[in-house]
Amino acid sequence: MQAYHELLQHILDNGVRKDDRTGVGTISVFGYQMHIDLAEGFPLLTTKKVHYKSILHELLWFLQGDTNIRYLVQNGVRIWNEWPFQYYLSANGLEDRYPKYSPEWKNELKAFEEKIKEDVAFAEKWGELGPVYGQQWRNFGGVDQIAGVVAQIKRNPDSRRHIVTAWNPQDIPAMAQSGLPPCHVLFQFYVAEGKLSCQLYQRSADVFLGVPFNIASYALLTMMVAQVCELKPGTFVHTFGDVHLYSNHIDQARLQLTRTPRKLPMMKINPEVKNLFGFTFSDFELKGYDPHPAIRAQVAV
Ligand code: UFP
Repeated sequence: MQAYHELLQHILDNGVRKDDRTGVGTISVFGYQMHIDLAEGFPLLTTKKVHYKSILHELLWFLQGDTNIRYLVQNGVRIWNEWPFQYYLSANGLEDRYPKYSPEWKNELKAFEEKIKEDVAFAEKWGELGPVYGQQWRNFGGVDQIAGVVAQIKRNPDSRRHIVTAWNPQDIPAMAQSGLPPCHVLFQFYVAEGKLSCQLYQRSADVFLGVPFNIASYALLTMMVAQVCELKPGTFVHTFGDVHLYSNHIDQARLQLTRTPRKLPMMKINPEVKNLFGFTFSDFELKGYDPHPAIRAQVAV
């Protein structure tokens, strides 16, 4: 994945200092594009270990139109938990008792996750994220964009209107309350020479922690849509708005750049599945993933 290393290097060389919402500080560039050929293998970084199971569970959860963290928590995926947990604390006047990231806070978060798993009513009340990706993809003001785009790709592959947008201006305040307004804002499919390509516009990108996930997730989505439309996977074009390296990720990025990329793994998808909403976790098998060790870095929230 030379393209990713080039992006890291580009930001190190050209990034300008920019303050941000999280208070951490970044170096940032505005506007960048990568082209990733999906025929070369599954684009999961090999120069550090990436936990791909969370990516797969999250994507399946989006595709079900689910916006409650329960499915994720039941499958050991914790990436969305902090927002509903913080909301739960503040709604119950518990914020002072559990200062963010203290040992008590961490214990209480674990207890919260257990309750989400065990107690359906509790999960319904406190595990809901609001109108985030799953809802916008499957029910944007009543429109199932994903089902629509798949039907349209099959019926009229040459169309230039194969678009899915998660950016629903009316719902942005509700999304911001329970998490983040969408980072991966809009994507478009494109069919030529029997291959399905996908381009994503990502408005804001944490290049060290977020982007490796985002690449793998959209590569997988493209492969799944290609399979159900009887096309081969083409190119994933990743277009960025504000693409940044947090100031506490710079050493990690430099370390990663010293490492030599290895052969990409392959993703095997059960060829029997012909309905995009019929995929389950066991339909996927990652083969030949042999990454360099993980590199620890703090998430800015
Ligand atoms: N971010 C990503 N990818 C994602 C995601 C978030 O890189 O899929 F959900 C990062 C980008 C940015 C932060 O650093 O999270 C979001 O902050 P903001 O809303 O202020 O752009």
